[in-house]
This record gives sequence, structure tokens and C-alpha cells, in this order.
Amino acid sequence: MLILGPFTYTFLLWYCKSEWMEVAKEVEMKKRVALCGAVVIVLLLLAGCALFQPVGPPLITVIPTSGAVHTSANVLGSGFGETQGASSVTFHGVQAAVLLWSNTSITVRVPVIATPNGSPTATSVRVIVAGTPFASAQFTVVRGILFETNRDGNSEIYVMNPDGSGQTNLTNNPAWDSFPCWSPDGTEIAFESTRDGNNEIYVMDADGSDQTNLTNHPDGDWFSRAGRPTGQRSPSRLTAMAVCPSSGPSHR
Ligand SMILES: [Ca+2]
Ligand SMILES: [Ca+2]
Repeated sequence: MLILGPFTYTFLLWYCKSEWMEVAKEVEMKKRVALCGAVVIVLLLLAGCALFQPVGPPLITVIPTSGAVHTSANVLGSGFGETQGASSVTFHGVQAAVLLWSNTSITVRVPVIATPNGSPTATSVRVIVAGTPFASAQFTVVRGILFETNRDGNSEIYVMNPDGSGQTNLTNNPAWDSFPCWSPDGTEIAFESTRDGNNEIYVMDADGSDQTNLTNHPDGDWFSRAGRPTGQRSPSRLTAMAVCPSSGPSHR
């Protein structure tokens, strides 16, 4: 009996312990099942959110870099690729000259769309990456107001926003520069200048770059305007005459 006592005690202890372990295992198993179920539910919810999340084009922002007119603009976003390659940017379907291309920023010269009466024109900007439409945004093309001023000590051609802000010297030349006028598509400006020693007709890009002497003649060359003489060369032969109306300003 003395022997059976410890044996019985050990047996009962083992039995109870086994029972307890079984119960503990069952509780642990239930916990794990509950945990797995919760994980599955969370995963399903996440998948559902991703599945039903609206898929749209990547967001891009178009901001002008010029204070005067929108002659250049930065297209900000991501995923453009590090190099331009076969990619491009269009404004209202017109391809813009790309000045700088990186994965997150594209600098373009805005191809000023025909802006009847110089009024602001809303246009759609599209980024095409490797030949495939990638993203789009809205942008308002503004044709600046051209004017002359002597504020820098000699006549210069300036451009400003329609509200008078962003006044920018486009010519920056010590000679006389005057009579600016937009080309019909707003991408170029024709003007007169004496920088080569006599009057010449020049053309420059809308941002003032690439100023080119069109006439390049030792005699005087002017636009034809009502009430003032024309140059000694026939103005009708000049490219600039195609963009400057003969009824243009006459103030000298
Ligand atoms: Ca000047
Ligand atoms: Ca000349």
C-alpha cells in the first residue's frame, strides 16, 4: 500500500498533467487558428482594397518656369524614366521641345497654341513615355504682352503677363530693339534692331533665345507700316512680314 501510494500519486500527476497539456494544447491551437483566421481576414481586406481602388494615370503637375509668359514649364511627377528616349510631351496635341528630362521632372518649351486674341487657352498636357500615353494634366497657355521700354538705358523688348506681372527683358542688347510682334502660333517674336550697325529685322524664340538676323543687309530694313517708309529691300520677301501685320504700330 505504501508502494502503491506514490505510484498512484505519480500516475494521477502524470494523468492530470497530460490532461492539462491537452487542454493547453487545445487552447493554444484555438489561439493559433484564431490568429490565422484574423491574418487571412486582414489579407483579404487589403486585397479587396487594392482590387477596388480606382486606377488612374499618375499625377503630374505643370508649372511655368518663366515669370513672364509660359515659354517654358516644368512637368513634375514620377516614372518618366531617366532619359527621354522615345518619350515626349504634348500640349493640345502639339509636341513641346524638351529642354531637360529626368525621372521626376521634365522641362519643356511650351508650344504656345493658337491663342485667339491672346486670350488664355486651356490645354491638355500629355506625357508619352516610350510611345505610350503615361499621364496628363491641364494647363493654361498664356500669350504675354510685348512692349518696348527704355528703362535699361536703351530700347529693349519686354514681355509681361496679361496682368502686368513678370516683366522680362527679352533682348538685353545695348542697341535699339523695337516693334515686336508675335508669330501666329506664338512660338516666335519678330522685331527690329540696330545691333549690327543699321536697321535689321530679327526673329527670336518666345523666350528671347536664338535671336537671328533675317535681313542682314547694310541698308535699312523695316517692317512695312501704314504711315512710315518701308526698307530699301522689299519687305514682302521677308519671313518676318508673314507674322507682322502691315497695319502694325507706327510710333516713330
Ligand atoms: Ca536694346
Ligand atoms: Ca539692314
